[in-house]
Amino acid sequence: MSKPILYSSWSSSCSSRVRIALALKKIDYEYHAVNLRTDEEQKDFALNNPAKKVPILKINGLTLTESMSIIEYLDEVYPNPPLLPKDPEARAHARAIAFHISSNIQPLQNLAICRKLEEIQKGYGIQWCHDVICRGFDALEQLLKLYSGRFCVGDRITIADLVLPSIVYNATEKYNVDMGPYPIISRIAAELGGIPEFEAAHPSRQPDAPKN
Ligand SMILES: N[C@@H](CCC(=O)N[C@@H](CS)C(=O)NCC(=O)O)C(=O)O
Repeated sequence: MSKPILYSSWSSSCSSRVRIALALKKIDYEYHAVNLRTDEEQKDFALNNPAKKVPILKINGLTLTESMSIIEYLDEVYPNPPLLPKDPEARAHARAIAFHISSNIQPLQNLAICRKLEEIQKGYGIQWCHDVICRGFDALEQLLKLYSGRFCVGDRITIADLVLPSIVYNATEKYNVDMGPYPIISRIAAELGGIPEFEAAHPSRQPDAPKN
């Protein structure tokens, strides 16, 4: 079976989740960089994903799209280490946090939305993304107060932890969000940032990241 190929973009938060999952599962893969700003590249990866979005993972003869679905596939086929808790209650909390970020926050602050709003009024796109993240983080901080331990849900890494770092990266590196009101989010993001598999998935560590 040939090596898996990940279609990814260095700054893509959805790609970053899958990069972390692959690293935790110790799955070696080929990195295919997609420039989200170039039409030609869009055509290339559109062949694999009608939605024209990354990530796309080619693995075991399959072409998989949608980051959360890819992560669940990887967890089922490569069960170690598990990313979904065995306990149904903890599993529900882990999924709730993951989906809060991946459905309630990320899609409302993505590049396409930001660009469209910037076209309508300069500065509006950035402000919108900033505000969406703050509203989402207000709720996330409360969820983490209830469920977190060392990580998002208890003391083991779950699917929720795969989704957290990239939204914190967007908040701090792209939209200048003040993290003062979010001490639990900040603590867990810092904790995850020190784990080698998470470090390796960081935008700055990707082959297509800008050099300076
Ligand atoms: N729900 C999808 C969202 C994928 C997505 O929005 N990807 C972004 C990068 S994070 C993208 O490819 N954007 C290109 C575009 O929208 O033109 C997933 O989780 O995989």
